[in-house]
Amino acid sequence: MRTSFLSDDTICAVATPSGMGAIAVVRISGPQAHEIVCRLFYQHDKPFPKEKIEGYRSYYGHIVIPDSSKEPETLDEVLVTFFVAPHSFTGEDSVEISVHGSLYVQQRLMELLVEQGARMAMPGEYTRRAFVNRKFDLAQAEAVADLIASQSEAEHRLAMNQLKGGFSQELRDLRSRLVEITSLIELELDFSEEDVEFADRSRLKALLQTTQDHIHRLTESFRLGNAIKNGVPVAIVGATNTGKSTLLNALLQEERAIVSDIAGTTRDSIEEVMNINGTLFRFIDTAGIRETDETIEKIGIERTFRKINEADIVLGLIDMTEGFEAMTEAARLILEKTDPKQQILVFLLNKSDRCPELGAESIDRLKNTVCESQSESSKHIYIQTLSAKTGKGLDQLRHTLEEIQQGRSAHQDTTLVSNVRHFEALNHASASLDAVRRGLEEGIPTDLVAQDLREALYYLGTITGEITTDEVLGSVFSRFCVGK
Ligand SMILES: Nc1nc2c(ncn2[C@@H]2O[C@H](COP(=O)(O)OP(=O)(O)OP(=O)(O)O)[C@@H](O)[C@H]2O)c(=O)[nH]1
Ligand SMILES: [Mg+2]
Repeated sequence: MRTSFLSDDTICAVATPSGMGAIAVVRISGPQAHEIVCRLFYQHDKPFPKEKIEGYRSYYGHIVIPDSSKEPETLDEVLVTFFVAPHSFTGEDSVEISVHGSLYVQQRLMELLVEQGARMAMPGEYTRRAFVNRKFDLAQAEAVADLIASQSEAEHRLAMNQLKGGFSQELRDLRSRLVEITSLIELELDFSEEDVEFADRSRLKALLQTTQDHIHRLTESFRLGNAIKNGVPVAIVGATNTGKSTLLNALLQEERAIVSDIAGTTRDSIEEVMNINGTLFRFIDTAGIRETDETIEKIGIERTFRKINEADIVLGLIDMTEGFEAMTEAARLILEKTDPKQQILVFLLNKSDRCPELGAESIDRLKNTVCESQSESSKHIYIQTLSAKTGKGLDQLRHTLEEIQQGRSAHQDTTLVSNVRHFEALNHASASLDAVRRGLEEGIPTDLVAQDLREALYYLGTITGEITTDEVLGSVFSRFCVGK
């Protein structure tokens, strides 16, 4: 159930970013929106008559500062568009006024609207009203925020898919399957005194399995969905002095991290997001791995191991100048720390400017030695040479990163979960369904099993907002800016 939200008042906000632009747009929404604007909007020196409003048309005219004692003063020349309930973003009567970008004009217009009875909108209040008026569900409302925040093509596509309601439809399907399971079980409950297992247990189990598989696929997609939204995590790791910070700086084209020939320069990890051909990557420069007794460096190295775990792609830097034995050893060390099922490893044989002759031969030898020791396929391993200092090999690295990400996103026409709130709700639902399955297997009383099912339904319902609390709505909509 959607909790009711008072919207008998009319709200107003500047919808364009704060600061000065060529124009700014002020939005007004609520039952009084048309009336309030008509008192301030003049055409041919007369207030615009409310009866003449035609929705979805732009009217040219003036906003005036009313003054009963004298002729009203013009504040600005404007364009006004009226929207008529229920066919507006919020579902209410609403108006958009385009004014010149002056901060003074924007502020003065807001004051005039408040004087006439409107109230300043809170962050996300427009979208919240749209949700309450069933213009879309909560997952779609969240997609509006994602769309506004999107910085890359992949992120934009993700938000658009969610906004169009594909994910919401999947959740409805999941819910209706769960309702079917519940009714099968409840039927059994009604006949419990006769001690018969009424429901077709194999059908029940099959339904349960499909539902769980579906939820599992959605939770699995979170790793990729989250990477698209916040940048694919790429950890730059390796022994000290291999050139990790030099590489970060070269990728960012700025002196972000300190570079020096002193081993152990980087202590804490440094993260920077970068857009490479439409995909966001989050590069993480880490403390070099070595044996040390130094407390702070030790903490830094522990953090490096954590960052390796969290990464989708690991760039393992190896110093080419140190000879083949040392290189294989270094590669093995990095390989040990990665998970071939979840992560892709790119070995970068760095400082190639100092030993150009080693190029292709080193790659082959290292590949054979390192990959030989790998029992599984070495598909997740790339090896290439690099000079972080001169930039040779950087283009190839960017290309590799793109290729890896394209491979991972190949199934992007299916729904990707990218919102932590949704991910957590799906995990809860999945845990409840585990309890249902165990309950059925262990012959636990049907009414308890039904209780677990209702819990799963509840969690799925929280995603689209069929079930929600003020607290949840508050935290969802506070992420929005004022005017959205
Ligand atoms: N010749 C050459 N020197 C490089 C290259 N990359 C890095 N260096 C040098 O290697 C030294 C160490 O570089 P950093 O980028 O600080 O190495 P790091 O891996 O971040 O080191 P820590 O933070 O101490 O773990 C510096 O003197 C760099 O100038 C390269 O491609 N070629
Ligand atoms: Mg460093």
